[in-house]
Amino acid sequence: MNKLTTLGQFLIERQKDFPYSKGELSRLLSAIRLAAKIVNREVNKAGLVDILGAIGSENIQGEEQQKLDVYADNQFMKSMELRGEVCGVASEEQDSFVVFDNDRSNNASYVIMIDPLDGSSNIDVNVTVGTIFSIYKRKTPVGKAVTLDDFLQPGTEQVAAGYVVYGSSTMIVFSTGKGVNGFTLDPSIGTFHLSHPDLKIPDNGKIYSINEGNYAHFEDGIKKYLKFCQEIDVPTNRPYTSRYIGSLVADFHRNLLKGGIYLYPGTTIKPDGKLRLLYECNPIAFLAEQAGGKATTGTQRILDIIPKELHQRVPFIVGNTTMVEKVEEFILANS
Ligand code: P6P
Repeated sequence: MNKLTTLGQFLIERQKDFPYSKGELSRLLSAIRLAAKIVNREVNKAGLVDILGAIGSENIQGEEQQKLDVYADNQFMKSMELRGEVCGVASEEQDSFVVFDNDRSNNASYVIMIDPLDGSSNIDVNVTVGTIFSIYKRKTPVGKAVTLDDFLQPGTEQVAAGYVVYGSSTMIVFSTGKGVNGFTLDPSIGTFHLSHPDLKIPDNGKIYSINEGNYAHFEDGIKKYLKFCQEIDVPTNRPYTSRYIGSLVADFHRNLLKGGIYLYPGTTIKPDGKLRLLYECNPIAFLAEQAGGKATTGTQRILDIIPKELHQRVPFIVGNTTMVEKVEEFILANS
């Protein structure tokens, strides 16, 4: 396949990758494609229409909701419900999971978890943001309304995961468990084209992404790893480069293409860190492993965690394997 391959063609040609799927997963991914184009249109003109700023309410995380957060959430919800391929959605912007309690949806096979607009505090300053999604087969029998159990599945059970990155170009990067592929939107014709086939994260990364403003509250292992990154050592390509955008999707996307590591560790103030397991860490961890990388809490593989609640936070370290394993060494040596 080549750059002329559209996302639609790709899904048709890879249909055989989705075992037992009668095309629902393909239709679900094409529903995500539609919602991504609609959100992209608003993100790209956010400065021109009354969609910047906060709406004066908070989400369950206690974070001020941005107008575009809510807009993106509504668009993806609508797109999911209209296509009828999912029986429920869990979203960062919704306190509980949303059940599409109608016959068509109750007979659907999939649930989806979504961060509709990750990094949204960056919108007003025109910095790259993203959408993150994670797809599972439902566990409860079709025909009934979905339950919380359908959402509290370990990341190893994901059937697909990916993100949309609204940057200098808009891309969809996703995996169905057979590698990672990136599609770039051609805005002149509104189609996504296979621009980054079979992505693999370079294992000689030298970029580290972390909010060093939290340094005083990091555990010793993380503090010592940061000093390791900053030391001069020519044979091991150090000092590394520090790059932190404040949007997980943007930082991860750059590190996926160039090699590197993103860290949002726990601190003495927030031992579980900030990022949410179900709709930020699991999908990104799934992609990282599919691309040959690694994702851990520092002591546990992210995808093995059995979720206890919908908006559960976990410490998150993700990137090329060599860099992630070096952090794990420092954590182990200083625990
Ligand atoms: P901080 C955005 O809110 C987000 O969830 C990630 O996209 C981003 O990497 C992180 O939080 C930024 O958090 O505390 O460094 O501003």
